[in-house]
Amino acid sequence: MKATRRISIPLLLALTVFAAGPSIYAQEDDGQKNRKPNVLFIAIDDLNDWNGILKGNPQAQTPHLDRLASKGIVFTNAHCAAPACGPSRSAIMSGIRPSTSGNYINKSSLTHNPILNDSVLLPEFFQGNDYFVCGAGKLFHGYHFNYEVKGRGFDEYYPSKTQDLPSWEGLKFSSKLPLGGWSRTADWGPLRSDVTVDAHPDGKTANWATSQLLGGELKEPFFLGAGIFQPHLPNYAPQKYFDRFPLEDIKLPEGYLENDLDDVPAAHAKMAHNPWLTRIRSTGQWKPAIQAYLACTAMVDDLVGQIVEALENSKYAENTIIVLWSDHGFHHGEKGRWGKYSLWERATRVNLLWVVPGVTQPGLTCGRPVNLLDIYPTLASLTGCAPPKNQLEGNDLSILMKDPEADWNAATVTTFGYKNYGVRSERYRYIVYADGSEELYDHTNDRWEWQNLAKNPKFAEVKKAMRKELPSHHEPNGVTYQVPKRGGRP
Ligand SMILES: [Ca+2]
Ligand SMILES: [Ca+2]
Repeated sequence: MKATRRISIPLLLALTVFAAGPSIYAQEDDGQKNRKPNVLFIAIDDLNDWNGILKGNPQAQTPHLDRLASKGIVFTNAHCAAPACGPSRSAIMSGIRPSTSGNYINKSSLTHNPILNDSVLLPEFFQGNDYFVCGAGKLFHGYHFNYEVKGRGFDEYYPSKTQDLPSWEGLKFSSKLPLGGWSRTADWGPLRSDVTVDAHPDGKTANWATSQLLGGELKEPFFLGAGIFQPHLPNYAPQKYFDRFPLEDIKLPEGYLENDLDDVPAAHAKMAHNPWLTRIRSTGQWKPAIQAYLACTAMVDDLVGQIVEALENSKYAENTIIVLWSDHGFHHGEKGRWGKYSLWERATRVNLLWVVPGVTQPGLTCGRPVNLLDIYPTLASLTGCAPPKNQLEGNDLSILMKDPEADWNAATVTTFGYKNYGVRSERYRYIVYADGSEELYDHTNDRWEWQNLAKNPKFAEVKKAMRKELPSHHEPNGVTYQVPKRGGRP
């Protein structure tokens, strides 16, 4: 493994505090003192590497994401803190690792967890630094936002501080529950022809963000968050997006291998029961489900393009940082899974791209191992706002924005459940489960992680080096939250 500098937490805090001195923006500008940059914060739910940025599937069509990426820097080896919406987003919004907070699964409570509840959440951080903070759609995990967080740190939220996703009402469905009514969340299909994207919750979120940016009345500096829900299931989009991916042209995932799990320890199956692939295959829905994911991703791509274009046409364009991220990846059958909730590359790899006026150069990529935990300290550094003390565990990515080859951590960590860890370096993925069983993959010749090398004595030193990256503290599971029952579809 490449020998790179590891940054300890105390050193990291010192670096972060140092980095929070006068930012590039904190200077006289047309007579305005200390003009801080605005932040456009775009979240996409369950978007894996099936796009033109990360090139995980050549079938994907994402011209707007590709164009946005070409304007700034793409982190091609970025991973989530946890491969599930709730703990991934809690980690992003607090800057605290799941292994430090005990927040591991979707039902882990945020506000009943004293470590997270006492943290300065990212919107609160910006509000406390005199930013106008607004948002729409899914930025936090829905349970957390709607029932627990309730708009904490936001001056305005669309549709409201107790409802993150705009209503699904008004959508008309053509699909007839393709798995035969088995699960309403495992549903996909086109909307009826008289329904446009404006009726889709994500269309409403994008339209709200667009109107804010073009309305020209945002108080500066601002933090504007737009949380896009697709391609999270259920996958609904207008017919025109499905038409871009004819069913007869759909290819099954390149990374799928029959019997791939034969060399994998049994512990992986304990993390999340996942019967979907079996059901999808037995009902002849594998290709239609992939078509729906690609179609919804294409719709998301249009909506991201709409928001970015609005920014470019606004008076804020020259002084606004764009950060776009997805909360984790997604399996489409690889390793026998349909969904997230794993410590393999398919579920941990995420999109993370930045356009930072005056800092990023167009067309940069960086393959250093980074994490969504790094978003909070990076935003603190880029805006020149002092980060909360003794809270943030990520690293300042502006170092890599200036030099993508800069010395960096050897690896980054994803956690799913108590003491289950996936560690990714530039070359290897190491997984260790709570029971001590292991996996090791070499990405130089095994992109799809087919061959588990953990029992090969030749790799003993590699495993030892990867184990050094594991957190030293493993917080027991935090309290879980009982989600109130909701009716309606989906
Ligand atoms: Ca998600
Ligand atoms: Ca295998």
